Amino acid sequence: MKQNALDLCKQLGVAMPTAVAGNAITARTPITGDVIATLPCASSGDIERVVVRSREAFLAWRTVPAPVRGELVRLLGEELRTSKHALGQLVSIEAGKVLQEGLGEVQEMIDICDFAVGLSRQLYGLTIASERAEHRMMETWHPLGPTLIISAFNFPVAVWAWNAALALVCGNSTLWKPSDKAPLTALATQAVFDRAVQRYRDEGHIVPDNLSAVVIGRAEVGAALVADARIPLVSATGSTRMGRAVGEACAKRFARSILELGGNNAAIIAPSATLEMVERAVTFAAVGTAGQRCTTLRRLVVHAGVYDALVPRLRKIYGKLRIGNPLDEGTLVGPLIDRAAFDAMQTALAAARAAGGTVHGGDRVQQALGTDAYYVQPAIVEMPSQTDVMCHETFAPILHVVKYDGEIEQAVALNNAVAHGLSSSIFTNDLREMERFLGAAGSDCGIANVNIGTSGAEIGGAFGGEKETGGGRESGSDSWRAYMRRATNTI
Ligand code: UN1
Repeated sequence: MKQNALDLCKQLGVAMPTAVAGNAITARTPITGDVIATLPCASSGDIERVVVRSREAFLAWRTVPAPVRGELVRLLGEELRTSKHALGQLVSIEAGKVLQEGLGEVQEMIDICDFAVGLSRQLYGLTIASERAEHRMMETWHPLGPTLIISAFNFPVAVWAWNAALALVCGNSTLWKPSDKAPLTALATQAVFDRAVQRYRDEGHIVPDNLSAVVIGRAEVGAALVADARIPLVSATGSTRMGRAVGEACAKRFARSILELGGNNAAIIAPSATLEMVERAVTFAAVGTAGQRCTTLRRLVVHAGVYDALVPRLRKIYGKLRIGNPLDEGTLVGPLIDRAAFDAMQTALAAARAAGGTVHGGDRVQQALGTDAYYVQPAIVEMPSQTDVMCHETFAPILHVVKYDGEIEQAVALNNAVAHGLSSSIFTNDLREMERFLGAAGSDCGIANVNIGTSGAEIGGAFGGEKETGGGRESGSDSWRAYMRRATNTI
């Protein structure tokens, strides 16, 4: 596995940095638990240098016309197409997700590049009727500055692309602090980006050095960057705890933040739901990426009238899930990222049992793949009611199930009764219920779906959520506005 990963890094053009003792992080694969490489953490001197260079890059890049900036992102999309298979495999190895998901993640990068290329010709501002005679008012959008992207291990490359593709066409430079659990895929993506820059130069365009830079390190490296007054925008994906620290540090210095934090996502199964559709969608949303997406389905709110028809069938499907090496064809569930994730899952299951829940599954399996590799049987937990343990996000494949027996409003209240507000779904064939769920008094989440699971959001829509999910929006629709500064002009 180690050699496979190193070969992929080489193939992708990574010049592997050599670590200095005492200030290093280890890149591992959760598939076997093996260490792949030891990488140097950025020192405070490195951070200073990288920020200075990023600011210089911004000053040059901001004056390049936006559609010409778009050409670089178009080339990035082409390079990603060429590297899709290798990068997708490396994502699988470093994050432990099944190969189809690794490849899918790179496809999302390609898709957002395509989106951003079009956007580079559509950074529209309004013209506004002035109340004064012979005056004209308008809004113009300008580049903002170096954009810091903090990404999580579970989508180690796609989230960078959602931010970077937009930031680059908007005229910003980017700095990337990847998760310390997924540094190799970041270095590989940077190598792909460097090839796009080379081709852009070969086409005769001028592009500054250091337009994109990766900064490897742990939380303290992220904190130093977040506190830096030369960085006007921080886009952070990760836990609510991390997001609160980032949000506070940004607020202190009036920097902007785009926060995409956890989710404790629910699906409501109404009496009229098509159960075959529910089974497939629920399973995919609850066990995909081994329950380690922020859009993972964690709570199922099932009407009493269909509970006995659905839950035993779900348990049967769970019993047949293929759990194992995510690179093997046919595997549906790969490993958890590390031991801490496994321990958190076991703690959550114990708490659910103590709260009167009946736990099906959840045990460790496939121990032969590595003593430090953590594969689990995804768990279904039947809860007597939505107790406190269900209201916390545990980043693991645990699907809590509760009954409701009243009207749709009761189910919506359960959906909304948690601190997070990322994704939500209703399965129903009743138009009135659907409209209630989607309406002003309905789901309070940033994503509200009908007859489709909570995960698998497309890049074309704005992605993010409310409450402790952080309120940020990334990716499609008009999310680009957060990456630019708006000037109102009266002439
Ligand atoms: C995340 O888990 O951080 O909706 C993002 C999805 C993905 C995004 C997940 N497109 O599953």
